[in-house]
Amino acid sequence: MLNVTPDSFSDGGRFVDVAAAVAAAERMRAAGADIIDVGGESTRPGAAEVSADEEWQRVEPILRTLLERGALVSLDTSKPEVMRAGLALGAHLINDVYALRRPGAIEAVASSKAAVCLMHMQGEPRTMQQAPHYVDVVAEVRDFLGKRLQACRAAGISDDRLMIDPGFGFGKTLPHNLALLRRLDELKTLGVPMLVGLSRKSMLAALTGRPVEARLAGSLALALAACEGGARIIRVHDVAETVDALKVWRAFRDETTSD
Ligand code: 7PJ
Repeated sequence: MLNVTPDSFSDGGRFVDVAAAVAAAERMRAAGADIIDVGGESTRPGAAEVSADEEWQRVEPILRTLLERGALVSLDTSKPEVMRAGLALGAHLINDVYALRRPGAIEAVASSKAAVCLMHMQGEPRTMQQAPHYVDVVAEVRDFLGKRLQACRAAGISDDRLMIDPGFGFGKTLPHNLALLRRLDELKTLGVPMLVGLSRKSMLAALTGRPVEARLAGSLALALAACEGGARIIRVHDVAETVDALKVWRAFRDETTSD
């Protein structure tokens, strides 16, 4: 996953360093990432919004270069204008933390051939961690994702283009995140592949006390737990390490593996 906000690949000023961002993406591909998720707006708790123009200027050169090099590229955006521009360039997947709820977003994806990841979020990034509340977090996330799937199907997006994501950390406390992880298999019944993002997230600060740069071991443990629960696509920062962990997990899970 490639964050192209100026605080990540900055040249020291307010612009994103395209060469550095592309090089980072190429390292991820070489390490075994199947999909590169490119995003120009931070969705972290408390993050400010950026304009569609600014967001597109950040992602366009990176998206274009990665597509030219044959990468499978996901565009992380909630804005219909940015979706349309990215899809016109050939983006393969839209990753939307708002699950296509913005006006015009469903239509933008429906008029393309691309896939979409529908993520659950309670509230919005700026305020979502202030007071998350659920009666039954798993039932509510499942219900929300089921309704978003129906809206997409009604707009003509077929199931082979759809995936879901419970949205770990997006308007969720530690107990909410743990309940979702424990009961992830209940989301499998929605019938489309599940993507999860747990890498380096703040639930690991609560569980291990580690700062963001020291959460690899915790991230690997969460990735394996999610795979055990039925996740099919894992959004990570540390590609090589996660690929190794998944190779080991697959070997003991898969009865047909021979020595
Ligand atoms: C996620 C995401 C996630 C999807 C972020 C971070 C926060 N997109 N974008 N799922 N998380 N689909 O990476 O810590 O969990 S940004």
